[in-house]
Amino acid sequence: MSIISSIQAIQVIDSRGMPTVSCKVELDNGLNSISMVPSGASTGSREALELRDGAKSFMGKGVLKAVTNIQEIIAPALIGIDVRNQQEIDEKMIILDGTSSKSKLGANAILGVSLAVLNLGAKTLGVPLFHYINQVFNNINGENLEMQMPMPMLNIINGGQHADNNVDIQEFMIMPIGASSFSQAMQWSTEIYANLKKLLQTKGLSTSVGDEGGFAPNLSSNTEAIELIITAIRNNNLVEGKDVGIALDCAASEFYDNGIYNLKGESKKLNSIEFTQYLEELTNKYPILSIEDGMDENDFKGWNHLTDVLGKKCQLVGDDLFVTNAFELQRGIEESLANSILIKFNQIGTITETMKTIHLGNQHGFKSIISHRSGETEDSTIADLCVGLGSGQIKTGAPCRSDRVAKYNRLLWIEAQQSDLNFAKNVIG
Ligand code: 2PG
Ligand code: MG
Repeated sequence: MSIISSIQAIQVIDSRGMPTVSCKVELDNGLNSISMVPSGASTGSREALELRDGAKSFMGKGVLKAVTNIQEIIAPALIGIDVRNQQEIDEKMIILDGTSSKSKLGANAILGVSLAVLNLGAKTLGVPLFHYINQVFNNINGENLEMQMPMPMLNIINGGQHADNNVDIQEFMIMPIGASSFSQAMQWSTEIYANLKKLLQTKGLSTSVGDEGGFAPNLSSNTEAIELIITAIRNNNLVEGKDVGIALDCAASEFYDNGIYNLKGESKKLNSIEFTQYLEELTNKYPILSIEDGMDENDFKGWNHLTDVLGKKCQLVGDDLFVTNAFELQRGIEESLANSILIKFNQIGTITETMKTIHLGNQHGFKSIISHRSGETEDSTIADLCVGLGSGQIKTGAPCRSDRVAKYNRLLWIEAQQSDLNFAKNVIG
């Protein structure tokens, strides 16, 4: 009854207009699930490989090789297996691929199947996806995770690789920490977003948006972005720091070269000690609760120093640093790099490995933040992942553009139907 009978794949289009893998897994009784795979722009160099065709069509970005790998190599190996065996299925694909970076079959091919299998497992049992995810995690890791509604981190000013402006820091996010429910957090966030738009218009600044739905005006400095957001918070009669905190994703690997953090927008060239100081000053001046990728992915000394200086007062999140990889996270734990981890399942390629990385983090007091990619689709699995694993925080862009709000809207439905789930109010700070 829950035996996989067919696996198909096609190329679909993501939020940046680029091809991506979509996979359909089906059972004998016709029950099926379709997944869509996200894609990053500011990718970490140790991420699993996203297989692209490199051919003329789609500017070399086609994914037909990955599609073919699903249909010709993965499907024959999985047909006949019970779809509820997530770990067995993922491990079979890892072995079929046989490389540490999933470069033979492509992490996009493998994740497409892994995701569709997860969704279909929930359907087979007739339980909500987040419930099923909770069960799968507990089975794999022997940990008893409590489910909860996450605190959203909404990226309302975009810079770096996600925008065409001159802002160096990639993401300026709001965290509505004073809200008493997820829906209130979303209401405040949309109101702040609307206020920010008005403010930008008043100042004659652009209100066009970047890849993650946040505004992307040219600004004189990173500080100006933060001050605009604080004004928007106040214009909404909320108090920064008390009701709404700020979070940054520096994506520092994108402006690091040869020992230097080059903030072109402010004409500043800083070494890692000076860049730590720069970030420390920001945290002294503004209610910054979380800083992601505050150092380059290979600047381990810099990371260690940053963690030493700011790790007690601020959530320091490793994204490009850890790439959702348990091996990389283990180094972080041992060498005191960061205190939290960003989780993006396409960085590693399977649900099982994603869960094992989260488990390792949980054992060492590292918080997990479930995250979208800058290239997204309407697939909203990460919303359920976040609730099912009780991770407490989700970062999935601005409250704008369907590729972003698909996840927030799914969370609004979960909250509306699950009064027993707590909202992760005091998750940080
Ligand atoms: C990040 C992500 C998502 P990308 O750096 O955290 O915001 O961006 O998907 O481009 O790596
Ligand atoms: Mg990041």
